Amino acid sequence: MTSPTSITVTTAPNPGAVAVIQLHGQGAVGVLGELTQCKDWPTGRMKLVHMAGVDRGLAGVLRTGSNAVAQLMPHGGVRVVGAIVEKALSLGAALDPSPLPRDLYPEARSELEADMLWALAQAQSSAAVDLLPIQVALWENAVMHGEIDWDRVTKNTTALDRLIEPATVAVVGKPNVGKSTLTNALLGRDVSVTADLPGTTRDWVCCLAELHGIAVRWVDTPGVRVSDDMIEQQAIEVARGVVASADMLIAVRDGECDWPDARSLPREPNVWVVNKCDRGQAENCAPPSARPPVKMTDGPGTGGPADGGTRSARGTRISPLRVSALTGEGLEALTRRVIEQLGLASFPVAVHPPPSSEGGAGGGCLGRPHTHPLPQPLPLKGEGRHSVAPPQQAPQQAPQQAPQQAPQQAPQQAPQQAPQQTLQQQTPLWAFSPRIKQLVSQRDLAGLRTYASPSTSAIE
Ligand SMILES: Nc1nc2c(ncn2[C@@H]2O[C@H](COP(=O)(O)OP(=O)(O)OP(=O)(O)O)[C@@H](O)[C@H]2O)c(=O)[nH]1
Ligand SMILES: [Mg+2]
Repeated sequence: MTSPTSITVTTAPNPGAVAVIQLHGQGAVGVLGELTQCKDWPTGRMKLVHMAGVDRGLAGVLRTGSNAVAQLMPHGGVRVVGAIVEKALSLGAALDPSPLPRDLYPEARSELEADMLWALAQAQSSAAVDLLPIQVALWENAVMHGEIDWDRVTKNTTALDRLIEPATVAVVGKPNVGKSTLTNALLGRDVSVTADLPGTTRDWVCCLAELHGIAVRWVDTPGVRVSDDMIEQQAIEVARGVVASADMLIAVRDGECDWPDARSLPREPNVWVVNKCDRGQAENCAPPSARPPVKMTDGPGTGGPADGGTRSARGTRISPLRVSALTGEGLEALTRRVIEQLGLASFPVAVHPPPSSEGGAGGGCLGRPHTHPLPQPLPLKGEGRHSVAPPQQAPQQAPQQAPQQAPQQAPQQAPQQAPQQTLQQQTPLWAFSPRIKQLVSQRDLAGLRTYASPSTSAIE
């Protein structure tokens, strides 16, 4: 090997039909030549070649020079890819553990577009599929004309980041009020055991739920009560940590059993739900008396109320939602309220279910949980059933900050019905990468221009 080359596997480390391995740097073409025993690489032409003696697939040089890029597309076996990478390393290439989006997406026209593509790859919500790609044109347009509403972008970004990294929503309440039944109904599949027996749920359960195209980490928790069952008490204690770090709390009660004791909660819930309304006995179920009013301020987090509570902007308490997890009544309103509390109600959202072996056309939308089960979501960090021993930490990804301020005017419409504008009428909504966030925080228009301007080295 003659000059530095880095190697990156750009596809996920799972079995698949095809994988993509990228070589970067001045030595990329040389390493490709050694790997394939083929020396003739016209730029932009893919060839079917042998790779490191282990596979046969397409390869090509996308760019030459000091910033050269070459790609190999072997079959997507984990060991096949490993063998090719190993051979490249023996030829002097160095594994790049954290490649820049600009290197991962040589076809991106600008650093802005590369960061958008990276954000799109990370995004857990199908809503991001529509909102992220249009940001590139909106930013290009805005920086060209110097028309950026800095405050608006900053404010939107806190909410929209939830489309990449989902918020954690924890369901809390006393035993047997229907938390697990509600969880199963909202997810459209049975993830939690339910029974007419207080103390059924022990270990907290976390699953990805998609509410009108917006992914949330939905956490079902054990009902809080005092008992002499040590294992149950340990499970409650473990769940307490998860609840403390959740972005949103949904308190559940039924017609008989009261709200969770405030002392068992880290803060006031964002949403209050009276379950089992099909039984028709849910009278006098107002949430417990208010804590001292907390000043409403904007802040990082979800755009929810600063006190984590269910108050309107004037500080009046919003009435609890009446639902039936059994019949599905009220679940659509609950879905909307969660989205409002996340600060995402005003964004146009379309639903793009992930590819699934279960089919699931029309899935991903909560309006019909009983008739259209959600497609099985992809596994998540922190997803699954969590044992009480050894004690679990709260999900690492969950921001520590409580939801902050309620949207001043929560739209009454479902997100899908938000008014659509043409691209020209819109301004950028979202600073979706660390770099663009930094430039926005510094109000750096010149920096943004450079960041958004098309690069001549982009691959056509
Ligand atoms: N009628 C009616 N029954 C419900 C409803 N939701 C739940 N149930 C029943 O209430 C019982 C308890 O439900 P669960 O979902 O297990 O309650 P939980 O709050 O998870 O209970 P723990 O795990 O013990 O904390 C079950 O028999 C459910 O079928 C509802 O909306 N209506
Ligand atoms: Mg339960």
